[in-house]
Amino acid sequence: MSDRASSLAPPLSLQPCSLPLSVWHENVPHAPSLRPPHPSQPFSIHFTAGFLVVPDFLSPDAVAALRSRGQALLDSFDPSSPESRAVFSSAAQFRVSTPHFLASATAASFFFEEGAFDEAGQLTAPPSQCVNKIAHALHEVDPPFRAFARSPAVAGLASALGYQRPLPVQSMYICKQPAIGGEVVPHQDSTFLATVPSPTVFGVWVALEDANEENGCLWGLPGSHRGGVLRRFGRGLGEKEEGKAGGTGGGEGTGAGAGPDEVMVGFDRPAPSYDLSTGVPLPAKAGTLVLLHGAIIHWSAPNAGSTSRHAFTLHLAEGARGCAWAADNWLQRPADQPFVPLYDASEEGGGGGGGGESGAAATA
Ligand SMILES: O=C(O)CCC(=O)C(=O)O
Repeated sequence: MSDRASSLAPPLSLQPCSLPLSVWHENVPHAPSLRPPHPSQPFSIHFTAGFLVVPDFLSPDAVAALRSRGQALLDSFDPSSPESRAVFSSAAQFRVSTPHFLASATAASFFFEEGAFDEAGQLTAPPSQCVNKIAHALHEVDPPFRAFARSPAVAGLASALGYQRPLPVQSMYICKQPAIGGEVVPHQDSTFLATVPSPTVFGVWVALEDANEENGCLWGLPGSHRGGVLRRFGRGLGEKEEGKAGGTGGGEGTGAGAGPDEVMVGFDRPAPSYDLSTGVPLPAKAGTLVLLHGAIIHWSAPNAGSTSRHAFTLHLAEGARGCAWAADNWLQRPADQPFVPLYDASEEGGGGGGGGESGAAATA
């Protein structure tokens, strides 16, 4: 993150948690209990659809602050270095992860839209309009997004979901640019972000601009979280091909081996053929929260409209004793930069909640 970008940070005022527990119990027949019985058991959060749409989670001021911060970051982006020319395509089946991708676990890294380049490899628009996402640790390294991630609103949500020691593990500022904004193929977040036991991940997705069917709003497959996590993506997963250093799920990919700074990652099985016929669009006005169970099948279509669809998404995982971050997740932290819990209400943490800036992550 450049100094210029950091200095553009506007003050962020968040309204207190606007999600009273009664909302959960009225709208969600199988509302989560405040505490899972024990974190070593599969997380016992079940609600009917596996997702929940909460309008006005963020105040208009908070939306404006995060949106303008996102724009400032985009405007400050210098794409001249070759390693910044990474493309994100959710449809591509990775087999080798580059240092740029792996280092994004602790950074605010820029990824381009697949459709951002012409045949000669040149950007077709100003860089700020070609970015697919800024990921995967904006919630740590950027003060306004960090303020959101560590706000009472998000901690209250985590508490309502039953987290004892919620770890913010990943975040993405997603642009879904007009015309070139790519699709996000149907997936489950716990495919990529697993704990042992799994799933304990929840996605906290907030619209920073109105999202509708034309510009590529989220879609969800109601109840699909009950089918469990259908496949994994991670380090050392994937089929090994003869004569190659590693493999990827389903035999897809280029067949290239890993270089010295690269790590083989892949899927442990081919993409399931999802029946999406009962999928529902989740249009969301700016400020709306879409809460996503880690095993819910969700996706978004390409942006077919003329407006962008900016959103910020934060993923939480349980970090209490007995629940470990999977050692084969692609996203791994350096030993001296563990995940920092939002609060620690676990037995080890004294059960009292609180700041939690110094906690160490439960790692496998
Ligand atoms: O914003 C999108 O289009 C997809 C977001 C997503 O899949 C997620 O937050 O898990």
